[in-house]
Amino acid sequence: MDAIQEVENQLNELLLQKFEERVQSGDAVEPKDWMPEAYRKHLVRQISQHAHSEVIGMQPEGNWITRAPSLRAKQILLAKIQDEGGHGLYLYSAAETLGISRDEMIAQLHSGKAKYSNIFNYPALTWADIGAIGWLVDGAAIVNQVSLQRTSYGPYSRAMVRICKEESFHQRQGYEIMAHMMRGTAEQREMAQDAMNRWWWPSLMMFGPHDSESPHAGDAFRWKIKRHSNDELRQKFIDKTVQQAEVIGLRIPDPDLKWNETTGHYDHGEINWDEFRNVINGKGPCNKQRTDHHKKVHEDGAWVRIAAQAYYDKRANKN
Ligand code: FAQ
Repeated sequence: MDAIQEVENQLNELLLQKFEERVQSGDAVEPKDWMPEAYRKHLVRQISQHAHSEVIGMQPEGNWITRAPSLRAKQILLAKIQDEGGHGLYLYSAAETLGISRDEMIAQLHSGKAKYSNIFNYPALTWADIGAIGWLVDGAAIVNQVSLQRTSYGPYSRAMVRICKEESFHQRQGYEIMAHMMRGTAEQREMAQDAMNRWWWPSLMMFGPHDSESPHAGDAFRWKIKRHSNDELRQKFIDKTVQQAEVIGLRIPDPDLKWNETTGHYDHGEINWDEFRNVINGKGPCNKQRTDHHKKVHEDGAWVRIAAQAYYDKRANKN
């Protein structure tokens, strides 16, 4: 090793040490700060996947806009879906501060290199599914995102604060739909229970694999990207959702679910991890439909991006 290389290595070690001290003291990391390459890559992976989830997540609900049962329900659903698009935009912007362009992120989504949440590869079959998505899917997303409000990367944590405020409205609109249907006819109650049965387990999968099977957990905790583990957050979601289900008379589709006096939490049955792995590796019921649709609308919208760029360039030349 030559002398220059040795000095460079020593400098990097010093920078890493300073970086870790800062993160441990609770300081936020900002885009222009020095950061280890692995930290940057970890965040690009997580934030871009998060952004893709928000945008792909518009599809199952978008499918119901024209069939919403009332004007009020339609307005609320439209606003919710628009919020999800906005969340995607904040998150793409947060990821761009780490040196990746939106085009690269979209290309990774289209090639299958970047993932998005397992949950959006299931179909929304009835209006009750819109209730279940808002209540369970947004409910699970909030539990995770409240924890991420204190993540170490400044732009990501600030995006989370705003997103959480909107997600809590989404969770309530979903719960309202379910509560309404549970006060309705026998058929409506059956429809709500059927949606619960289909969305419960995939919602638990949203928190990711068990802690012992989570390869990114080590770095995520070391650098305070994650503040709580996948299993901790999943348990938190179960504990609060079981009670909400009881209030409106919905049954949790898990025969092993029971209150544990000793731990102060609900014990639950095992998740079907084969299903999870299949879904996140492209073999879920709607993976192809979701990505094909995204590719098509991305292509159809090319003229908007070209026009916006031309407008921007013209203004930039004038100034
Ligand atoms: N789906 O080592 P870990 C929403 C992958 S937003 C797909 O535990 P990590 C709003 C993981 O990427 C929902 N893949 O990974 C809305 C990794 O694979 P890789 C999205 C998953 O990052 C509502 C491998 O498994 N929220 O719903 C999933 O430490 C309604 C190993 O896993 C976020 O993205 C999964 N569920 O922990 C919108 C929150 N879980 O990358 C519309 C931010 C794991 O090596 C309508 N993300 N994998 O190929 C996170 O907190 C984390 O990334 C976790 C995973 C907790 C998801």
